[in-house]
Amino acid sequence: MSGLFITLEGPEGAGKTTNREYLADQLRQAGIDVVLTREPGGTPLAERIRELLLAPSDEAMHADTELLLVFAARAQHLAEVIRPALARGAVVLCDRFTDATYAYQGGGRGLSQPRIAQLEQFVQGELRPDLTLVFDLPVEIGLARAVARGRLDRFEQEGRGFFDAVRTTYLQRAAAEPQRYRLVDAAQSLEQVQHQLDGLFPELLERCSRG
Ligand code: T5A
Repeated sequence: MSGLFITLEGPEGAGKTTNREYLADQLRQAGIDVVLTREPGGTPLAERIRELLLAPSDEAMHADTELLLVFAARAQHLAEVIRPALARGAVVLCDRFTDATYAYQGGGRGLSQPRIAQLEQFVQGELRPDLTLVFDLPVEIGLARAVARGRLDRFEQEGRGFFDAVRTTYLQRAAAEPQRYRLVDAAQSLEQVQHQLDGLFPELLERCSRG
């Protein structure tokens, strides 16, 4: 594979969706072939699995079911979008990937990290993101943004302890592998966040040119 795989991660309301277009535009202006996608989702079938995962329901979803659905959507997304794009040398910019599984199903739901790692290996083989931007912010700020936006999805209805564990897991993973992760202070104004992204841009361009 010769492309570059960049993922955007962070807790609820961190601004990944708001900023992914900004990042994609900057890269495209530099002449780079960018595939902008998201998880769960990214293909018609995976988007249907996303609907199952996000829709509030009277029937509680078992944590194992949630984990398997996340990886089922990922298998489809990898086969249909991510691997072909990387194979042709594109930069794949993906809003959430397996770090979200470690944070939400591992940290939030308390599923064991080795079990997640087994599925990661099964579904992805050796493929891991080359670079991951973690949009970090205090839980209460992110949730306030999500609440202000309107109706809450199944994850956003979780309690404070769930989101504390999500944030902690992201920060632990970023600290354990600093060569892959870059932290963005997402509590700042949108203008300031984009200023931070501008600061990361030379490194992104350099890594894109290395492929
Ligand atoms: N999930 C996903 C798992 O459990 N396991 C997995 O493996 C995967 C891949 C996805 C859900 O699925 C879970 C995690 C998620 O709960 P989603 O809707 O894609 O659902 O969830 P999020 O990615 O969290 O989407 P959000 O919209 O909640 O967060 P974003 O994208 O980080 O935030 P964004 O850009 O939509 O911004 C939220 C609001 O804040 C404002 C925006 O205008 C918007 O209104 N905003 C700011 N306001 C002030 N200052 C700033 N700097 C701002 N930046 C954005």
